[in-house]
Amino acid sequence: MGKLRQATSCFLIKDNKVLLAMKKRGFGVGKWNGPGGKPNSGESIEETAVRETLEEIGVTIKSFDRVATLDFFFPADLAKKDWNQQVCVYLVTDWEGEPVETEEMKPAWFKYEEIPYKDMWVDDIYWLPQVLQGKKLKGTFSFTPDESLQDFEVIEI
Ligand code: 6OG
Repeated sequence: MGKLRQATSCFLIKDNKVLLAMKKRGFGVGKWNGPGGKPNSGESIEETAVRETLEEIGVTIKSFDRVATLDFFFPADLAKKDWNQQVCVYLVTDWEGEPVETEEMKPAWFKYEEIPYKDMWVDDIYWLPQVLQGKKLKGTFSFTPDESLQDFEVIEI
């Protein structure tokens, strides 16, 4: 199996709240997630995180911390559509600008205890709470054809 293609997901943090953004189109449409996406050619994963966050919610990241590396695997027919990916997760505590809605995403702040896990990817509840507690994680998740979880493992690193 070749190297998984990478993607990013960034979570802004302020006053014990986390910024989630509703994906308005494409992969993961209708789910809350952190802004993020795939590298353009020649771009580092950190550059990707910064660019995608600016494009999707209008915020310029000043500093961030890599807090999780998550490998996602789908059954063959979905994997063929390029759904398998390694998502690099960042917590962002310093940025410039106010989050705004764009064509791609609609952002909103959530208290940690009010995160809408039922309207997020099913894996999120197994790693986002720990990441918000300051843990650094590595995870592997495999999905069924209907996007439920088949199997997963999350370890602290
Ligand atoms: P575009 O393909 O739209 O970027 N992503 C996932 N996020 C979570 N929480 N769970 C998953 O489990 C995910 N798979 C992908 C990475 C896709 C965005 O979705 C994230 C990117 O931020 C399957 O450019």
